[in-house]
Amino acid sequence: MKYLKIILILCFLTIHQVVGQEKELSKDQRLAWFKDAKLGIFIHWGIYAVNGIDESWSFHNGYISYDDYMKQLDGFTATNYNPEYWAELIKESGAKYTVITTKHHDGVALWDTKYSDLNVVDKTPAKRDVLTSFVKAARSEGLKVGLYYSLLDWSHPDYPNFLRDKKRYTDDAKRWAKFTKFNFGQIEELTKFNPDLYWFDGDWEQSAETWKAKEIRDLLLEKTPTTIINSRLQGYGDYATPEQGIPITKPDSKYWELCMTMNNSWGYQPNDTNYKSVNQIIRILVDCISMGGNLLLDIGPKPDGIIPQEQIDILKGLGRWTNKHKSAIYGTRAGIPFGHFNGYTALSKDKTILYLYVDNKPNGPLLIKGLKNKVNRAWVVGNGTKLKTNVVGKLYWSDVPGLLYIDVPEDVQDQDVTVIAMQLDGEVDLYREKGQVIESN
Ligand code: FHN
Repeated sequence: MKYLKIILILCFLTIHQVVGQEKELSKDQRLAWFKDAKLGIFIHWGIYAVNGIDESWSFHNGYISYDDYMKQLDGFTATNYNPEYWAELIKESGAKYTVITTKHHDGVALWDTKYSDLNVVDKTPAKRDVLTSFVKAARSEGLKVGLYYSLLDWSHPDYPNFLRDKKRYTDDAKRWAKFTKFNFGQIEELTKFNPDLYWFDGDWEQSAETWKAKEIRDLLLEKTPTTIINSRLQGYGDYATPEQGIPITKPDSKYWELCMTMNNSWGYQPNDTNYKSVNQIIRILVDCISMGGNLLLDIGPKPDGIIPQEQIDILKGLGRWTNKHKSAIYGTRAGIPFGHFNGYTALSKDKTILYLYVDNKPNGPLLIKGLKNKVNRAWVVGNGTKLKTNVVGKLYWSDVPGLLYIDVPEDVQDQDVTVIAMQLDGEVDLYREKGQVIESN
């Protein structure tokens, strides 16, 4: 009888183990949507919009006193806050996901956290949780939802760092333990929004051990098993997050996302009118796509919830291009190496369609070198015009491909970036040698 009991327990444990393992998704499975998404909209919204100054850094760097910075709490009204309109606008831009700041380094939470009264419900005229309604609105637009959370909190009495030149303490394990308990408490509260993505920030101030980064990761994957985590968890994240500066060479990480401002500010700063043009932003998106990455483009709403007109115009302008060129954006993969085409390229997921992105008015036919494949068909994406391809200089006995030319009539070109698609006779196959000497003819 005793042995039967042991056998039954062992069977139960094994089944539990197997079921447990089945439930755990692989990294590739969890990040599949992210790899196909290509475009997301970042939202930096907080009290820093009231004076239109740098988020959190302005008091940390001493540009303004902490007390004066916190006086902005009184100006965060959200009176014209319309989360449904935000979600609609983000959807119209062609973004597949959105990431909103739930709490920046200044510690002001945008939801009704029970771990601190430093939140917009208790401390601002908004007097309400502005996060829940946005998450709901974004989901109803079919957008994936990411939650930005700053691990560091320069306002918390038990957090060691305060101002650039003023610490609260250096080595006090008891206080740090209290802060860690607070941090885990707020992070656990955020799991209740069942986010598709956690966008951590501020991890640079402590080590992985000090943050308990592994425990944070385990908690998130336990509570939200399908979620993904950005890199800023001291090495316990899933994908790389270059910021502002566009990578020149393809990042090593299979999964990556460039986050970037529309002007030079993350939050709303009326004095910062240095906006990039729609054309520049489309070409930056194409640059990311050609290297197999995503663009997370930032907006900074005003304290009443209105999105500045310049940012609305950019989202709508981006939407015109993304809506017209869907097939050459979502689900594509990194393009062919430089040297074959004087411009950006991308490939379809099965690598049988090669996309060429032309961000200028060509003076002659486009040239593709070293393409071994036969091109079965070429067309203008979003326009449908079929294009003739013409190969010159192909010697029948040589395996060096000829020069492939494609004429793109002016009237089918896009005002920003024209996209040419080429259906190949199979997976892309490139000649990448140094040419050869002709020994016979
Ligand atoms: O310090 C923050 C900054 O304020 C902003 O939030 C950006 C967005 O990625 N992240 C940090 C700087 O790396």
